[in-house]
Amino acid sequence: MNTRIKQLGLTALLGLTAMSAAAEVTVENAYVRAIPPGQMMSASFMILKNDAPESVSLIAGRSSIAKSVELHTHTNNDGVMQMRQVDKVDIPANGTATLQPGGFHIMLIGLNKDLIEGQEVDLTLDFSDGSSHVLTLPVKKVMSGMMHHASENMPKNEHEHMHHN
Ligand SMILES: [Cu+2]
Repeated sequence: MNTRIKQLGLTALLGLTAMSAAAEVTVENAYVRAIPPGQMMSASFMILKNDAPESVSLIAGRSSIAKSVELHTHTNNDGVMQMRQVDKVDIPANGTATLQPGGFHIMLIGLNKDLIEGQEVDLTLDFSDGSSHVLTLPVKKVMSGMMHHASENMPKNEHEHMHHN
């Protein structure tokens, strides 16, 4: 009887370990923004999904194509959108964090090559639970959140014009 209780205890412990190891974040719709030649910065956007019953945070990143990788958000200061570095991006328990133009994003600073649509870029993400994700992301063309916002009230032809600039 005593042995059996111990065994049950061990099974429960192993079960718990397996659960926390599986408490991983999944990454969806991830990409890096294409940039005009000569620009030194770009950004990566994605949806981070947390299936664990505890919140977890994205705390750092690195890439072979950038000198440094920072976590940023956009803040609206009296109508002026500004980028600001943040320590972490929280992903709530059983929830998601959306990194998108105009909001949270992963900043790639000091690029050592141009990012042209169709290329692939490596990006490693570190999470507060000690896990890391090594990602290979496509380079895609996107308008910045600010440009999108600014062009929303423009006539159609003006809007098209901005696209081609
Ligand atoms: Cu930024």
